[in-house]
Amino acid sequence: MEFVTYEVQDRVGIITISREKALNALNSQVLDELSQAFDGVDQNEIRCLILTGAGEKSFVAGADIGEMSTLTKAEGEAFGKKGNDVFRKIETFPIPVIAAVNGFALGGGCEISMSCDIRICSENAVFGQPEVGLGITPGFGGTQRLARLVSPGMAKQLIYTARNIKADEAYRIGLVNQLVKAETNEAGEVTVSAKDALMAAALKMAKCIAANAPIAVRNCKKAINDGLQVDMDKAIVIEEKLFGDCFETEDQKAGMANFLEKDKEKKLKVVPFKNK
Ligand code: DAK
Repeated sequence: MEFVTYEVQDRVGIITISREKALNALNSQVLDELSQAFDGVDQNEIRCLILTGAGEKSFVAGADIGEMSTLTKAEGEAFGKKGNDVFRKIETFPIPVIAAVNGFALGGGCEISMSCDIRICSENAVFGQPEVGLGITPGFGGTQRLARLVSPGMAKQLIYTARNIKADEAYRIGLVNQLVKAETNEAGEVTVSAKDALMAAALKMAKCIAANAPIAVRNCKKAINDGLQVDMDKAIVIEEKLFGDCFETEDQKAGMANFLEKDKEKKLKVVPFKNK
């Protein structure tokens, strides 16, 4: 693949959008390659994914404006579907996905981060939905996911004004879970760059998730996602079924036996997903 790389560290997969010259903007090829990268993840071994952008400056600076500028209505629809299919694939991917946002996350960049389960950003991150300034609406789920993640009023303010916000504001309004700063020494010199600190924090969180029972983690993702789409009576039934689904798994037996035996040192066996 030309614009997407994939590497594995322990049981964590790292997918990097690597089109630095265009600030990792999403063109059709990047969207196709992203889809292939997710399809290629070994879901028996990998417990958590990190999605990030190459370089220090930009996570994803949006959909590719050059490519979009000449689209006909039909082509625009096809481009929108391609993007929405990838974003939905990420959102419903069985394994948790952490967006490590290293700089600009604008338009489709903000939207792809919102299709991930968790967002961690570096202090130079900038979020925004600038679409109305380009004569379009956010088209990769921005009007829907932003309103669900922050308050509807705040989502409307950000979308109607097309104003970009910095990392600290994104953290304050709950758009990101964690804000990571570069490390400095007593002289104020940078010892760990913002990007390196971000990736270390994302890996730490991903490894923490990877150490837990994979079937339970996957079922939690599904319960939260599916439950948010329906009323509470239906949501509780979804939870019940996914709760019941954990029983008779090796991790459920081992996890509860550890507690009953008061063996705090014993870890879960964390069995491969296929051995359920
Ligand atoms: N598309 C294409 N190229 C981009 C780009 C983008 N979104 N963003 C940056 N680049 C390119 C620049 O053109 C430049 O290329 P060269 O001129 O060097 O060849 C290179 O990246 C470096 O950018 P700058 O020179 O502009 O760098 P600066 O540091 O000066 O500025 C910036 C950084 C991020 C503030 C600026 O590049 C910028 O404002 N970029 C555009 C951000 C933006 O408006 N993003 C939202 C795009 S709209 C749809 C669904 C979804 C969407 C559309 C349709 N359907 C359902 C159909 C999504 C829409 C969007 O995402």
